Amino acid sequence: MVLKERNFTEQDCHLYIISLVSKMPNLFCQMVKKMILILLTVIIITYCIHPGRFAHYYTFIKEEDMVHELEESPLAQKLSETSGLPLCPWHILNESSYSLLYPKKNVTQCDLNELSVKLDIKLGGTWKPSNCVSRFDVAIVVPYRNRQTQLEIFLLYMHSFLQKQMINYRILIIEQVEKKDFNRAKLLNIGYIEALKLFPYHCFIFHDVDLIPQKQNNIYACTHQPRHMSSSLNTFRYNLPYRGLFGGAVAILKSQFELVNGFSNMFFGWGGEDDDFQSRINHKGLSICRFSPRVSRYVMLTHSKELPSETRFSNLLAGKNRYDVDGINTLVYTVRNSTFKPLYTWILVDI
Ligand code: NGS
Repeated sequence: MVLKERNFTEQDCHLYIISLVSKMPNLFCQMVKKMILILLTVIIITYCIHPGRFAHYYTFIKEEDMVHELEESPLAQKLSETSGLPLCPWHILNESSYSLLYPKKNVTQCDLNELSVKLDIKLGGTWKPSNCVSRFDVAIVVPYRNRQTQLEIFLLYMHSFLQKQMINYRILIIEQVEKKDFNRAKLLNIGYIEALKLFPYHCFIFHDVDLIPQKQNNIYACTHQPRHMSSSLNTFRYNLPYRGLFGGAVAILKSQFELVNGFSNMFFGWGGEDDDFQSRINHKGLSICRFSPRVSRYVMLTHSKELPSETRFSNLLAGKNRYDVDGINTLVYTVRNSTFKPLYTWILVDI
C-alpha cells in the first residue's frame, strides 16, 4: 500500500513537472505580451500629457558656421570708419563651453537699482559698447501683462547677457491694458513700429518674458534667415515638440518682417499666432533656421499655463488668406503711456 502510494506520488510529480515545462513558453509569451502592453500604455500617456514628448530632429547651423550666418548692421562699417573705433570682436561665438547659465530668482529692488549704474544702461534700457562699434543693432521686443516677478528676473539677467555679446540693443516692454484677451502677436507688431521710431534697428528679437537663454554664445543677432532661438527648452526636455514651432524667442531682419507683413493682429488669447507667423515666413519663400540644440538652450520661468484660445485653429486656417491684409499694414492701437524706464522702454497700449 505504502509502495503503491509512493509510486503514485512520484508519477504525479513527474507529470506535474512535465506539464509545467510544457506551459513555460506559453507563460513567457503572456508575460512579454503584458509587458509590451504596459510599455505602450505608458508611452501613449506620456505622449498625450507631456508637451515635450519626443525629439523632432532638425537641421541646424553648426557652431563653427554661426559666424558666417550672421547679418551685420548696415550702419556698423560706416560708423566704425567715421568714429575711428574698430568693429567689436567675435570672441563670444567661440565661448562654446558646456557650462549653462541660470538666472537669479530672488531679485531685489536693490539689484535692479544698482544695475543701471553698474552696467551703464541708458534710460529706456538701451546700451552699446563704448570701445568698439557693435556689429548688431537689435530691438528686443517683449509682449507683457501681469508678470512682474518674471520681468524683474528677465531684466537682471538679460542686460548683462547682452552686454557680454557686445550688442547695441534696447529692451522694449509692450504692455497690453486689461480689457481684452492677451494678443501677443499684436503687441509684437506694436513693438516693431515703436522701436523704429527710436532707432533704425535692422534686427528684431521677439521674446517672451519667461524665457532665459543659457548659453552665452547664443548670439542675440539676426541670421540670414529668420531664426527660432529657443529650440532647446527645459520644459520640452530640451527637445523640439514639432518642426514648425516658431514661438518663444525668434530673430528676424527688419526687411523680412516687412516682407511678411509682421504678425497677424487677429489672435486673441493663447496659441496659434506663432504658427501663423511661421506660415507667413514660408509663404514668402523664406525658411526658418536654428542654432544647434547645445547653443539654443533656454529655461522657462515657472508660471501657470494659460488657457488655450478656442478660436486658434479656425484663425490659423483663415489666416492663410490674410497675410497681405492683416499685419503691420493694418495695425491700429492707442499708446496710453510711453516711458523711458531705467531698464526698459515701457509702452502701455490699448489694442
Ligand atoms: C502649439 C501652439 C503654439 C505654441 C506651442 C508651444 O500647440 O502657439 O504649442 O506652446 N499652437 C496652437 O495652439 C495652434 S508652449 O508649450 O511653449 O506654451 O507656441
